[in-house]
Order: sequence, then C-alpha cells, then structure tokens
Amino acid sequence: MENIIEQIAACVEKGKVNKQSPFPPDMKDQDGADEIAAAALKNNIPPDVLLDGCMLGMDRIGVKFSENKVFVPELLMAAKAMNEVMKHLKPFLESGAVKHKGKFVIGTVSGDLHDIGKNLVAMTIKGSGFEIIDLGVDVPSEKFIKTIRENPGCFVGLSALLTTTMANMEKSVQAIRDHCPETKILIGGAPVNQNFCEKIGADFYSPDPQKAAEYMNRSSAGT
Ligand code: B1M
Repeated sequence: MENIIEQIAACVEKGKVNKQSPFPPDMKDQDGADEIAAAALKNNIPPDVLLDGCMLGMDRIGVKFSENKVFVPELLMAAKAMNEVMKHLKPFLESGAVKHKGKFVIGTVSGDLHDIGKNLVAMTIKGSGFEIIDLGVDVPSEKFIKTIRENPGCFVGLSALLTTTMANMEKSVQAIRDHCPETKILIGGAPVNQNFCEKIGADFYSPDPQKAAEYMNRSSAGT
C-alpha cells in the first residue's frame, strides 16, 4: 500500500467517505476513507499514519475554507470522511497506542443556541489530532470550569453568535481566568473580533476553524 497519508488526505479533503458514496463525482466507484483505512490497518500500517493523513486532509480543506474557496457543505463532507477513519482508529486511541495532541473543551456560551460554527471548529480541531469535549450550547461558566478541572491542561473554546451573549462570553472568560488561570482560551463567532478578545482577556481570537486549529497546533507544540 503506497502513500497512505496522501490517499487518506485526498479522501478527507475531497469528502470521499466510502466506495458507495456518490460524492465527489470524480471519485465515483473508488475506495473511500473507510476502505483505505481498513486496508491500511490490515496491512500493518501504523495507525498514527492514518491520523497524519486525516490531519493533512483537514488542514488542506481548512485552508480552502479560510480562503473562501470551499464552503460549509464541503467542510462537513471532509469531517464525515475524517470520522470514517477515526472509527477505525478508535481502539488505538482508547488503548493509548495512538495519542491525541491534547484536549479541547468547546461550547457555545450561556444564552446562545447557535452551534453550526462551533461544530465546524470542533470537527476541524479533531482533525488536527485533538480530543474534543463538546459541551454543546447554552453552556454556563460553572460547566466550563468543572470540565476544565476534570481535564487538566485542556484548551477551551467559546463560541458566541449574538451581540447579547458576548457579555456572557466575557463573564465566562473572567470566571475561567479566576478559577483556572493557566487555561488557554480561544474565542470566536460572527460578532466577536480581535479588539473584543483583548478587552475580555481571552488568549486568541479566531475568525474561522482553520486559524483556531493552527493556534492549537502552535500552542501544543510550545511554539
Ligand atoms: Co440566529 N441569529 N437567532 N438562529 N442565526 C443570527 C446569528 C443573526 C445574525 C441573524 C440576523 O438577524 N441577521 C442574529 C444575531 C444578531 C446579533 O445579535 N448580532 C440572530 C438572532 C437575532 C437569533 C434569535 C435571537 C432570533 C429570535 O429568536 N428572534 C435566536 C436566538 C436563539 C438563541 O441563541 N438564544 C436565533 C435562533 C437561531 C436558530 C436556532 C433558528 C438557528 C441556529 C441553529 C443552530 O445553530 N443549530 C439560527 C441561525 C441558523 C442563524 C444564522 C442564519 C446562521 C448562523 C450560522 O450557523 N452561520 C445567522 C445569520 C447569518 O449568519 N446569516 C443568525 C454559519 C456558521 C458556519 O457561521 O456561526 O459565524 P458562524 O461560525 C463561523 C465563524 O463565526 C467561526 O467559525 C465558523 C466557520 O467559519 N466561529 C468560531 C464560530 N464559533 C467559533 C469559535 C471559535 C473560533 C471560530 O473558537 C472557539
């Protein structure tokens, strides 16, 4: 089996889930992420090679999304293909044979029910090799703090889509700073910007999933 990283990356980038999948049309009847991952493991390819392929594919599609060359549906299909590979990797991740780069706790702040952007961020960061703890929507500060305490060293991401819930984002950042001062906090969402990030004392503002993943990769590598 040659160049598994590239084969997996191509399936993830193009959203080719499995052989039956009609999407994308130019890969019709070709093996997808499911078949390639299964065959690779059967041929004793180390499982972390598959994770490298996912990371490369998600990175490529994330960059295109940042540059407005692809849109939400393509990113969702890429995440679907990535999840097919992750299904095969699950036992290796659980046994510790393949290691996550770290944990990322994410949620939409209190009073806010928007989760489409938050889910895209979670998928992209998962594709970068992090374990995701998704707290969902309308998350109170106490829940963020409890989860951070249960997962020492995790990163945390807060999403807000309403100007009215930006105030709750500020309160959550303050509460996390008070109780878990070492935690790296990322924020994002349509009404949020760099000035607001600096005002409320979060560590990083990302306008899109890719820049959030790049920040996580830099921070976890200590660069
Ligand atoms: Co609502 N809504 N909504 N809504 N909604 C908006 C946000 C709004 C702009 C519509 C409008 O008036 N033009 C407006 C907000 C105005 C404002 O405050 N500035 C609005 C409103 C007012 C409301 C209600 C108050 C309406 C009402 O009931 N009167 C209500 C509030 C409910 C609540 O939350 N308490 C409400 C409800 C809803 C639905 C439930 C119907 C639904 C949400 C469904 C869901 O999410 N499951 C909904 C939707 C779908 C929207 C719009 C149409 C689309 C939002 C979206 O998903 N965009 C939106 C109008 C619009 O944007 N055209 C609107 C796509 C998504 C991929 O983008 O979330 O920005 P986005 O995420 C981006 C980036 O922001 C970034 O990455 C993503 C990908 O690039 N990002 C992060 C997001 N989180 C990040 C976190 C990070 C990093 C990056 O790090 C942690």
